[in-house]
Amino acid sequence: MGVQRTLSIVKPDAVSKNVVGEIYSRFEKAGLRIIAAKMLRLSREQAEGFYAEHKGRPFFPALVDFMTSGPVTVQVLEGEGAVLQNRELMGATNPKEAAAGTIRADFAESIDANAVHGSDSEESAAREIAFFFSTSELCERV
Ligand code: RTP
Ligand code: MG
Repeated sequence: MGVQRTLSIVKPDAVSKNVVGEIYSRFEKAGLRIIAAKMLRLSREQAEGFYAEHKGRPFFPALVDFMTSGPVTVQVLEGEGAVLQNRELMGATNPKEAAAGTIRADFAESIDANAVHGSDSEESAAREIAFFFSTSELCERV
């Protein structure tokens, strides 16, 4: 699989709960390196653009409302098989179905307020990283 990069978001519910550091710690303990990071509040245009693949789905308005409800942190994670590894750390979309010990099982409230986002493929990762970061903002790590 090789070294990959993936885009991660700590969503407004988890920022509000003050568990950004605990979530970052899980990435680091799993061997993923944070090579770019920032906090911002998404505009509606940004949230709609980021989740454009879901436009028209019944949950889309609630998703945009939630993602713009408070600040988020966005970060690029790098490591062996980073896309799948991050998805495994996150757990299932619905925290009620998320495996014990996953980020969503431990920190998420509901399928809407589910603590984290992670790219679902290498193709999504490339698009999502470019959505938030310029190439010069991605820091090489040794
Ligand atoms: P994410 O994109 O946020 O990492 O989540 P995901 O891949 O696990 O789930 P996805 O299918 O991409 O859905 C994006 C977000 O929309 C909300 N959602 N609600 N009510 C529903 O049936 C439903 N399905 C999805 C979730 O908040 C999910 O994270
Ligand atoms: Mg998704």
